[in-house]
Amino acid sequence: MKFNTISVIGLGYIGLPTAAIIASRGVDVIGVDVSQNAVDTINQGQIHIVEPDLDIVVRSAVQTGKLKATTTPKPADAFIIAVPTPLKEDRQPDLSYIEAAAKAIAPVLEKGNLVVLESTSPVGATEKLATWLAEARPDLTFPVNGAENADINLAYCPERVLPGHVLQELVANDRLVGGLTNECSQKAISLYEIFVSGDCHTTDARTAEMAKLTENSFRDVNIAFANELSIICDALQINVWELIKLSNLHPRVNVLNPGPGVGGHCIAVDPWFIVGSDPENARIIKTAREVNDSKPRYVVERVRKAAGRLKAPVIACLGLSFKADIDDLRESPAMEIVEALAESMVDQLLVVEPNIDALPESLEGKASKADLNEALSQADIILLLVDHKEFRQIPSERLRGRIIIDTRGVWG
Ligand code: SAJ
Repeated sequence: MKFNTISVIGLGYIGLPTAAIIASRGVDVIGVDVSQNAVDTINQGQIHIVEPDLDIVVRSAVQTGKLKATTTPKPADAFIIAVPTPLKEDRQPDLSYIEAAAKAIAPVLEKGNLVVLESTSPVGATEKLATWLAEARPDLTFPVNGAENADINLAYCPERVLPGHVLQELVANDRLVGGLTNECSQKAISLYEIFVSGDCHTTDARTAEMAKLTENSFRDVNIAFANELSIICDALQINVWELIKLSNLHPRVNVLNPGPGVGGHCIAVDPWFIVGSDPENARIIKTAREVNDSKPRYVVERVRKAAGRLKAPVIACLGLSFKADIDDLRESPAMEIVEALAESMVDQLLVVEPNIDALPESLEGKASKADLNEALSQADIILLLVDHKEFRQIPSERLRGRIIIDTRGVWG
Protein backbone atom coordinates (compact mmCIF):
# COMPACT_ATOMS: atom_id res chain seq x y z
CA MET A 1 0.00 0.00 0.00
CA LYS A 2 1.31 3.48 -0.86
CA PHE A 3 0.87 6.28 1.67
CA ASN A 4 0.88 9.82 0.29
CA THR A 5 -0.69 11.37 3.37
CA ILE A 6 -0.72 10.05 6.93
CA SER A 7 -2.69 11.62 9.74
CA VAL A 8 -1.63 11.29 13.38
CA ILE A 9 -4.42 11.86 15.90
CA GLY A 10 -3.10 13.11 19.26
CA LEU A 11 0.14 15.11 19.23
CA GLY A 12 1.53 14.22 22.66
CA TYR A 13 4.54 12.27 23.85
CA ILE A 14 4.02 9.53 21.23
CA GLY A 15 1.98 11.18 18.45
CA LEU A 16 4.21 14.20 17.90
CA PRO A 17 7.52 12.30 17.55
CA THR A 18 5.76 9.74 15.31
CA ALA A 19 4.29 12.49 13.10
CA ALA A 20 7.64 14.28 12.85
CA ILE A 21 9.63 11.13 12.02
CA ILE A 22 7.17 10.10 9.29
CA ALA A 23 7.31 13.64 7.86
CA SER A 24 11.12 13.43 7.90
CA ARG A 25 10.80 10.44 5.53
CA GLY A 26 9.13 12.70 2.96
CA VAL A 27 5.49 11.73 3.57
CA ASP A 28 2.85 14.48 4.04
CA VAL A 29 1.67 14.32 7.63
CA ILE A 30 -1.43 15.94 9.08
CA GLY A 31 -1.16 16.10 12.85
CA VAL A 32 -4.46 16.50 14.69
CA ASP A 33 -4.90 17.60 18.29
CA VAL A 34 -7.80 19.01 20.30
CA SER A 35 -5.48 21.57 21.90
CA GLN A 36 -5.29 24.79 19.85
CA ASN A 37 -2.20 25.73 21.82
CA ALA A 38 -0.40 22.49 20.85
CA VAL A 39 -1.41 22.95 17.19
CA ASP A 40 -0.23 26.60 17.10
CA THR A 41 3.06 25.74 18.81
CA ILE A 42 3.79 22.92 16.36
CA ASN A 43 2.86 25.03 13.31
CA GLN A 44 5.45 27.57 14.50
CA GLY A 45 8.03 24.75 14.37
CA GLN A 46 8.16 24.47 18.16
CA ILE A 47 7.20 21.78 20.67
CA HIS A 48 4.98 21.75 23.78
CA ILE A 49 6.54 18.67 25.43
CA VAL A 50 10.04 17.82 26.64
CA GLU A 51 11.96 15.16 24.71
CA PRO A 52 15.62 15.38 23.65
CA ASP A 53 16.13 16.52 20.00
CA LEU A 54 12.41 16.43 19.20
CA ASP A 55 12.46 20.21 18.65
CA ILE A 56 14.99 19.81 15.84
CA VAL A 57 12.98 17.11 14.00
CA VAL A 58 9.68 19.01 14.38
CA ARG A 59 11.18 22.32 13.25
CA SER A 60 12.61 20.76 10.11
CA ALA A 61 9.38 18.83 9.34
CA VAL A 62 7.33 22.03 9.64
CA GLN A 63 9.83 24.13 7.65
CA THR A 64 9.80 21.68 4.73
CA GLY A 65 5.98 21.79 4.77
CA LYS A 66 5.72 18.02 5.37
CA LEU A 67 4.13 18.35 8.84
CA LYS A 68 1.03 20.46 9.38
CA ALA A 69 -1.01 20.50 12.56
CA THR A 70 -4.74 21.17 12.81
CA THR A 71 -7.63 20.72 15.23
CA THR A 72 -9.90 19.28 12.52
CA PRO A 73 -9.22 15.90 10.87
CA LYS A 74 -8.78 15.89 7.10
CA PRO A 75 -8.79 13.00 4.60
CA ALA A 76 -5.62 10.85 4.57
CA ASP A 77 -4.52 7.36 3.45
CA ALA A 78 -3.86 6.23 7.02
CA PHE A 79 -4.74 7.43 10.52
CA ILE A 80 -2.57 6.65 13.55
CA ILE A 81 -4.41 7.18 16.84
CA ALA A 82 -2.12 8.05 19.77
CA VAL A 83 -4.44 9.57 22.38
CA PRO A 84 -4.36 9.07 26.18
CA THR A 85 -6.08 6.12 27.87
CA PRO A 86 -6.05 7.11 31.55
CA LEU A 87 -7.62 5.24 34.45
CA LYS A 88 -11.02 6.25 35.77
CA GLU A 89 -11.70 6.65 39.52
CA ASP A 90 -12.58 2.96 39.75
CA ARG A 91 -9.29 2.02 38.01
CA GLN A 92 -11.10 0.91 34.86
CA PRO A 93 -9.57 2.20 31.59
CA ASP A 94 -11.09 5.37 30.22
CA LEU A 95 -11.51 4.85 26.46
CA SER A 96 -13.37 8.12 25.89
CA TYR A 97 -10.41 9.73 24.08
CA ILE A 98 -10.29 6.82 21.60
CA GLU A 99 -14.06 7.06 21.12
CA ALA A 100 -13.76 10.83 20.53
CA ALA A 101 -10.93 10.24 18.03
CA ALA A 102 -13.09 7.67 16.21
CA LYS A 103 -16.00 10.14 15.98
CA ALA A 104 -13.63 12.87 14.78
CA ILE A 105 -12.05 10.87 11.92
CA ALA A 106 -15.20 8.95 10.86
CA PRO A 107 -16.57 11.74 8.60
CA VAL A 108 -13.33 11.95 6.57
CA LEU A 109 -12.71 8.18 6.19
CA GLU A 110 -12.56 6.88 2.63
CA LYS A 111 -12.62 3.39 1.16
CA GLY A 112 -9.09 1.89 1.27
CA ASN A 113 -8.00 3.79 4.42
CA LEU A 114 -5.98 2.18 7.21
CA VAL A 115 -6.64 3.07 10.87
CA VAL A 116 -4.03 2.07 13.48
CA LEU A 117 -4.49 2.35 17.23
CA GLU A 118 -1.27 2.92 19.21
CA SER A 119 -2.68 4.01 22.58
CA THR A 120 -2.10 1.51 25.40
CA SER A 121 -5.47 -0.21 25.62
CA PRO A 122 -7.30 -3.05 27.32
CA VAL A 123 -7.83 -6.21 25.28
CA GLY A 124 -10.72 -5.70 22.87
CA ALA A 125 -10.22 -1.95 22.35
CA THR A 126 -9.38 -2.25 18.62
CA GLU A 127 -12.60 -4.22 18.05
CA LYS A 128 -14.48 -1.49 19.94
CA LEU A 129 -12.82 1.13 17.75
CA ALA A 130 -14.04 -0.76 14.66
CA THR A 131 -17.57 -0.81 16.09
CA TRP A 132 -17.54 2.95 16.85
CA LEU A 133 -16.31 3.72 13.32
CA ALA A 134 -18.86 1.35 11.76
CA GLU A 135 -21.69 3.03 13.69
CA ALA A 136 -20.60 6.44 12.44
CA ARG A 137 -20.11 5.29 8.81
CA PRO A 138 -22.79 2.72 7.84
CA ASP A 139 -21.89 3.35 4.19
CA LEU A 140 -18.47 1.68 4.64
CA THR A 141 -17.56 -1.91 5.59
CA PHE A 142 -15.21 -2.63 8.51
CA PRO A 143 -13.29 -5.78 9.49
CA VAL A 144 -15.74 -6.56 12.31
CA ASN A 145 -15.83 -10.26 13.33
CA GLY A 146 -12.84 -11.08 11.10
CA ALA A 147 -14.53 -10.04 7.83
CA GLU A 148 -11.88 -9.86 5.09
CA ASN A 149 -11.94 -7.37 2.18
CA ALA A 150 -13.46 -4.57 4.22
CA ASP A 151 -13.40 -0.99 2.93
CA ILE A 152 -11.38 0.14 5.97
CA ASN A 153 -8.47 -1.77 7.52
CA LEU A 154 -7.76 -1.65 11.25
CA ALA A 155 -4.80 -2.71 13.38
CA TYR A 156 -3.36 -2.33 16.85
CA CYS A 157 0.32 -1.43 17.04
CA PRO A 158 1.50 -0.46 20.53
CA GLU A 159 4.14 2.19 21.08
CA ARG A 160 7.09 0.87 23.10
CA VAL A 161 9.42 3.86 23.38
CA LEU A 162 11.22 4.91 26.54
CA PRO A 163 10.68 8.59 27.43
CA GLY A 164 14.02 10.34 27.04
CA HIS A 165 15.04 8.03 24.15
CA VAL A 166 11.94 8.35 22.00
CA LEU A 167 13.49 9.38 18.68
CA GLN A 168 16.01 6.57 18.72
CA GLU A 169 13.61 3.86 19.99
CA LEU A 170 10.79 4.89 17.63
CA VAL A 171 12.98 3.88 14.71
CA ALA A 172 15.09 1.06 16.19
CA ASN A 173 12.61 -0.93 18.32
CA ASP A 174 10.76 -3.94 16.91
CA ARG A 175 7.01 -3.38 16.47
CA LEU A 176 4.07 -5.67 17.04
CA VAL A 177 1.37 -5.31 14.43
CA GLY A 178 -1.98 -6.83 15.31
CA GLY A 179 -4.48 -6.51 12.47
CA LEU A 180 -8.16 -7.32 12.81
CA THR A 181 -7.54 -9.42 9.69
CA ASN A 182 -4.38 -10.58 7.95
CA GLU A 183 -4.91 -7.97 5.23
CA CYS A 184 -5.06 -5.26 7.94
CA SER A 185 -1.73 -6.50 9.40
CA GLN A 186 -0.01 -6.44 6.00
CA LYS A 187 -1.20 -2.88 5.29
CA ALA A 188 -0.10 -1.73 8.75
CA ILE A 189 3.34 -3.27 8.23
CA SER A 190 3.78 -1.30 5.02
CA LEU A 191 3.03 1.84 7.05
CA TYR A 192 5.59 1.12 9.79
CA GLU A 193 8.21 0.13 7.23
CA ILE A 194 8.31 3.82 6.24
CA PHE A 195 10.26 4.68 9.39
CA VAL A 196 10.97 1.57 11.53
CA SER A 197 14.33 -0.15 11.09
CA GLY A 198 13.48 -2.82 13.72
CA ASP A 199 11.46 -5.89 12.72
CA CYS A 200 7.65 -5.75 12.48
CA HIS A 201 5.98 -8.88 13.86
CA THR A 202 2.40 -9.72 12.92
CA THR A 203 -0.20 -11.11 15.27
CA ASP A 204 -3.88 -10.52 15.97
CA ALA A 205 -5.11 -7.32 17.63
CA ARG A 206 -5.98 -8.92 20.99
CA THR A 207 -2.50 -10.45 21.36
CA ALA A 208 -0.84 -7.16 20.43
CA GLU A 209 -2.98 -5.32 23.00
CA MET A 210 -2.13 -7.86 25.69
CA ALA A 211 1.58 -7.84 24.74
CA LYS A 212 1.84 -4.12 25.51
CA LEU A 213 0.21 -4.65 28.91
CA THR A 214 2.41 -7.68 29.53
CA GLU A 215 5.63 -5.73 28.90
CA ASN A 216 4.81 -3.01 31.41
CA SER A 217 3.32 -5.44 33.95
CA PHE A 218 6.41 -7.64 33.74
CA ARG A 219 8.48 -4.63 34.69
CA ASP A 220 6.07 -3.58 37.46
CA VAL A 221 6.03 -7.06 39.03
CA ASN A 222 9.83 -7.25 38.97
CA ILE A 223 10.26 -3.77 40.47
CA ALA A 224 7.74 -4.77 43.17
CA PHE A 225 9.90 -7.78 43.98
CA ALA A 226 12.91 -5.46 44.40
CA ASN A 227 10.88 -2.98 46.49
CA GLU A 228 9.60 -5.75 48.75
CA LEU A 229 13.15 -7.06 49.19
CA SER A 230 14.36 -3.58 50.15
CA ILE A 231 11.82 -3.37 52.98
CA ILE A 232 12.67 -6.86 54.24
CA CYS A 233 16.38 -6.03 54.09
CA ASP A 234 15.89 -2.81 56.09
CA ALA A 235 14.25 -4.89 58.83
CA LEU A 236 17.05 -7.48 58.71
CA GLN A 237 19.81 -4.81 58.55
CA ILE A 238 21.08 -6.03 55.20
CA ASN A 239 22.25 -3.64 52.45
CA VAL A 240 19.77 -4.46 49.68
CA TRP A 241 22.02 -3.04 46.93
CA GLU A 242 24.88 -5.32 47.89
CA LEU A 243 22.44 -8.22 48.16
CA ILE A 244 21.06 -7.59 44.66
CA LYS A 245 24.52 -7.13 43.15
CA LEU A 246 25.60 -10.47 44.58
CA SER A 247 22.38 -12.32 43.68
CA ASN A 248 22.60 -11.02 40.12
CA LEU A 249 25.93 -12.79 39.70
CA HIS A 250 23.84 -15.95 39.27
CA PRO A 251 23.48 -16.53 35.50
CA ARG A 252 19.68 -16.79 35.64
CA VAL A 253 18.89 -14.05 38.17
CA ASN A 254 18.30 -10.38 37.33
CA VAL A 255 16.68 -8.48 40.19
CA LEU A 256 15.71 -4.91 39.21
CA ASN A 257 16.36 -1.80 41.31
CA PRO A 258 14.29 -0.86 44.34
CA GLY A 259 13.32 2.79 44.55
CA PRO A 260 10.87 5.19 46.22
CA GLY A 261 7.99 3.70 44.18
CA VAL A 262 7.01 3.41 40.52
CA GLY A 263 6.04 6.54 38.61
CA GLY A 264 5.22 7.79 35.14
CA HIS A 265 1.92 6.97 33.56
CA CYS A 266 2.74 3.70 31.85
CA ILE A 267 4.15 1.12 34.24
CA ALA A 268 2.14 2.43 37.20
CA VAL A 269 -1.10 2.38 35.18
CA ASP A 270 -1.10 -0.35 32.52
CA PRO A 271 -1.15 -3.37 34.89
CA TRP A 272 -4.56 -2.17 36.11
CA PHE A 273 -5.88 -2.80 32.56
CA ILE A 274 -5.09 -6.50 33.02
CA VAL A 275 -6.54 -6.51 36.55
CA GLY A 276 -9.69 -4.84 35.18
CA SER A 277 -10.07 -7.55 32.52
CA ASP A 278 -9.75 -10.47 34.96
CA PRO A 279 -9.66 -9.32 38.61
CA GLU A 280 -9.96 -12.84 40.00
CA ASN A 281 -6.90 -14.25 38.28
CA ALA A 282 -4.61 -11.21 38.07
CA ARG A 283 -3.37 -11.77 41.62
CA ILE A 284 0.39 -11.20 41.31
CA ILE A 285 -0.12 -8.25 38.98
CA LYS A 286 -2.53 -6.59 41.44
CA THR A 287 -0.33 -7.25 44.47
CA ALA A 288 2.71 -5.86 42.65
CA ARG A 289 0.79 -2.65 41.98
CA GLU A 290 -0.11 -2.42 45.66
CA VAL A 291 3.48 -3.08 46.77
CA ASN A 292 4.84 -0.38 44.45
CA ASP A 293 2.08 2.09 45.34
CA SER A 294 2.77 1.65 49.05
CA LYS A 295 6.52 2.27 48.80
CA PRO A 296 6.27 6.10 49.03
CA ARG A 297 4.42 5.78 52.38
CA TYR A 298 7.20 3.52 53.67
CA VAL A 299 9.82 6.13 52.71
CA VAL A 300 7.81 8.91 54.42
CA GLU A 301 7.70 6.81 57.61
CA ARG A 302 11.48 6.31 57.53
CA VAL A 303 12.02 10.07 57.21
CA ARG A 304 9.57 10.79 60.03
CA LYS A 305 11.33 8.35 62.33
CA ALA A 306 14.75 9.87 61.54
CA ALA A 307 13.41 13.42 61.97
CA GLY A 308 11.76 12.49 65.28
CA ARG A 309 15.19 11.94 66.79
CA LEU A 310 16.35 15.51 65.99
CA LYS A 311 15.22 18.98 67.07
CA ALA A 312 13.73 20.97 64.13
CA PRO A 313 15.84 19.24 61.48
CA VAL A 314 16.40 20.62 58.00
CA ILE A 315 15.53 17.97 55.42
CA ALA A 316 16.96 18.14 51.90
CA CYS A 317 14.88 16.22 49.34
CA LEU A 318 16.92 15.49 46.21
CA GLY A 319 14.74 15.04 43.11
CA LEU A 320 11.04 15.34 42.27
CA SER A 321 10.68 13.78 38.82
CA PHE A 322 9.53 10.18 38.29
CA LYS A 323 12.93 8.99 37.11
CA ALA A 324 16.44 10.24 36.45
CA ASP A 325 17.40 13.17 34.23
CA ILE A 326 13.92 14.18 33.07
CA ASP A 327 11.56 16.98 34.14
CA ASP A 328 8.40 14.85 34.19
CA LEU A 329 6.60 15.01 37.55
CA ARG A 330 3.55 12.96 36.51
CA GLU A 331 2.67 10.16 38.94
CA SER A 332 6.06 10.74 40.55
CA PRO A 333 6.63 8.85 43.83
CA ALA A 334 9.20 11.54 44.76
CA MET A 335 6.45 14.18 44.49
CA GLU A 336 4.10 12.06 46.60
CA ILE A 337 6.77 11.71 49.30
CA VAL A 338 7.70 15.40 49.37
CA GLU A 339 4.02 16.41 49.42
CA ALA A 340 3.34 14.07 52.36
CA LEU A 341 6.37 15.43 54.25
CA ALA A 342 5.32 19.00 53.50
CA GLU A 343 1.81 18.33 54.85
CA SER A 344 2.84 16.70 58.07
CA MET A 345 6.12 18.25 59.16
CA VAL A 346 6.83 21.68 60.53
CA ASP A 347 10.55 21.31 59.89
CA GLN A 348 12.30 22.98 57.04
CA LEU A 349 12.05 21.15 53.71
CA LEU A 350 14.53 22.03 50.98
CA VAL A 351 13.83 20.59 47.54
CA VAL A 352 16.51 20.25 44.87
CA GLU A 353 15.27 19.51 41.34
CA PRO A 354 17.71 20.66 38.67
CA ASN A 355 15.28 19.92 35.82
CA ILE A 356 12.49 22.37 36.76
CA ASP A 357 12.44 26.16 37.26
CA ALA A 358 9.85 26.45 40.05
CA LEU A 359 8.25 24.13 42.58
CA PRO A 360 4.80 22.83 41.66
CA GLU A 361 1.83 24.66 43.21
CA SER A 362 1.12 21.87 45.71
CA LEU A 363 4.43 22.61 47.44
CA GLU A 364 4.24 26.42 47.37
CA GLY A 365 4.72 27.90 50.83
CA LYS A 366 5.41 24.45 52.35
CA ALA A 367 8.87 23.72 50.95
CA SER A 368 11.62 25.83 49.40
CA LYS A 369 13.44 25.20 46.17
CA ALA A 370 17.16 25.13 46.86
CA ASP A 371 20.28 24.64 44.84
CA LEU A 372 22.27 21.52 45.54
CA ASN A 373 25.17 23.18 47.34
CA GLU A 374 22.94 25.18 49.64
CA ALA A 375 20.83 22.10 50.49
CA LEU A 376 23.87 19.91 51.20
CA SER A 377 25.36 22.56 53.48
CA GLN A 378 22.19 23.13 55.51
CA ALA A 379 20.62 19.66 55.75
CA ASP A 380 20.53 17.41 58.79
CA ILE A 381 18.77 14.70 56.78
CA ILE A 382 19.51 14.11 53.08
CA LEU A 383 16.76 12.20 51.31
CA LEU A 384 17.74 11.03 47.83
CA LEU A 385 14.62 10.40 45.73
CA VAL A 386 15.82 10.51 42.11
CA ASP A 387 19.18 9.38 40.74
CA HIS A 388 19.79 12.51 38.62
CA LYS A 389 23.35 12.80 37.28
CA GLU A 390 24.00 15.85 39.53
CA PHE A 391 23.32 13.72 42.62
CA ARG A 392 25.33 10.71 41.48
CA GLN A 393 28.39 12.97 41.37
CA ILE A 394 28.17 14.26 44.98
CA PRO A 395 31.49 13.47 46.71
CA SER A 396 31.09 11.34 49.83
CA GLU A 397 32.67 13.99 52.10
CA ARG A 398 29.70 16.31 51.36
CA LEU A 399 27.40 13.71 52.95
CA ARG A 400 29.49 13.05 56.04
CA GLY A 401 27.84 13.60 59.42
CA ARG A 402 24.26 13.73 58.02
CA ILE A 403 21.49 11.20 58.19
CA ILE A 404 21.29 9.74 54.67
CA ILE A 405 18.18 8.09 53.30
CA ASP A 406 19.12 6.92 49.82
CA THR A 407 16.05 5.38 48.15
CA ARG A 408 17.93 4.62 44.89
CA GLY A 409 21.17 3.09 46.17
CA VAL A 410 23.24 5.80 44.51
CA TRP A 411 25.69 6.28 47.36
CA GLY A 412 26.23 2.59 48.19
N1 SAJ B 1 11.95 1.89 38.22
C1 SAJ B 1 12.40 1.34 39.41
N2 SAJ B 1 13.29 0.30 39.35
C2 SAJ B 1 13.77 -0.18 38.17
C3 SAJ B 1 13.30 0.39 36.95
C4 SAJ B 1 12.39 1.43 37.01
O1 SAJ B 1 11.99 1.74 40.51
O2 SAJ B 1 14.60 -1.11 38.21
C5 SAJ B 1 10.95 2.98 38.26
C6 SAJ B 1 11.47 4.31 37.65
O3 SAJ B 1 12.21 5.02 38.59
C7 SAJ B 1 10.16 4.98 37.28
C8 SAJ B 1 9.27 3.79 36.85
O4 SAJ B 1 9.87 2.63 37.42
O5 SAJ B 1 9.57 5.62 38.40
C9 SAJ B 1 9.13 3.59 35.34
O6 SAJ B 1 10.34 3.89 34.68
P1 SAJ B 1 10.94 3.09 33.41
O7 SAJ B 1 12.13 3.84 32.97
O8 SAJ B 1 11.15 1.67 33.75
O9 SAJ B 1 9.77 3.09 32.33
P2 SAJ B 1 8.83 4.24 31.66
O10 SAJ B 1 7.54 4.29 32.42
O11 SAJ B 1 9.55 5.52 31.45
O12 SAJ B 1 8.58 3.58 30.20
C10 SAJ B 1 7.97 2.30 30.11
C11 SAJ B 1 8.83 1.40 29.18
N3 SAJ B 1 8.38 0.01 29.31
C12 SAJ B 1 9.25 -1.01 29.58
O13 SAJ B 1 10.43 -0.83 29.77
C13 SAJ B 1 8.67 -2.38 29.61
C14 SAJ B 1 8.70 1.88 27.74
O14 SAJ B 1 9.37 0.98 26.85
C15 SAJ B 1 7.22 1.98 27.34
O15 SAJ B 1 7.05 2.42 26.00
C16 SAJ B 1 6.58 2.98 28.28
O16 SAJ B 1 6.65 2.45 29.61
C17 SAJ B 1 5.13 3.19 27.84
O17 SAJ B 1 4.86 4.20 27.19
O18 SAJ B 1 4.30 2.30 28.08
